[in-house]
Amino acid sequence: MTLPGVQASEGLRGPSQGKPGRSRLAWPPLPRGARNWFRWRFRAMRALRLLFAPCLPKGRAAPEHGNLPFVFSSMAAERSFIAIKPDGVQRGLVGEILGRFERKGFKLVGLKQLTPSRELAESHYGVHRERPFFAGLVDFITSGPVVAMVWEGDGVIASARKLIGATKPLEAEPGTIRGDLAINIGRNVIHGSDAPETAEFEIGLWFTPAELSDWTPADQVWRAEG
Ligand code: IDP
Ligand code: MG
Repeated sequence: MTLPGVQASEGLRGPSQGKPGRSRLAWPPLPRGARNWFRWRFRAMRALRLLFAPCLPKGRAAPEHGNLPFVFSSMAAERSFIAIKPDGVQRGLVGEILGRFERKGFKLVGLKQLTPSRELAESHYGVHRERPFFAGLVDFITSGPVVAMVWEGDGVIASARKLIGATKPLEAEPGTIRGDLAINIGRNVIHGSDAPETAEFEIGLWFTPAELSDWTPADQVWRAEG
């Protein structure tokens, strides 16, 4: 197995020299001098990557991002804000719910337990401010500890919504969190961001950047193709 960050991805390896065992990529019509310049540039970059791979910050040269320079490598990662509501915490469902996201293969990058202030709860559910259930919802979400989380992975926002299930637990499919663990819309145990913009807003609302860890699971090569 190759070390994370060391394995060269085909797309960035540069055109092959036509040697046995190497895949051939056709050269565009370039003058010979330009071709040689590109060849040596690819070789120099590869050598530098191999040399400095052990020094790169952990979690930056993640294999899921191929061999991109580390400044770009974490840009592609999608994140979602997930919260276990007070009913889920009170009913001892934290391990069960967390485990479902872990087993799916997503990466936990933020986790804390807190009883939200009214201000935080009202901002979080601001889009529902005019709805008749708003006051009750804020009372409920501030009534006890909430487990706030940030999960990361390709497609995590939409996938988490599938894992969570429909808002009304009686309409949620069996196998989903709400379908398996809840019966009432006002006690539906979990929240999940519904779009990239809401994910960004909610993560910034509940977490400071310092509370989020950028890391690479040791088994990342077994989770996603590099
Ligand atoms: P979501 O949690 O599936 O995204 P939203 O429509 O965004 O669903 O509603 C936010 C939360 O507000 C729900 O999870 C639920 O706790 C609560 N809620 C939504 N509709 C009702 C309702 O009709 N009665 C009581 N609570 C509701
Ligand atoms: Mg919602």
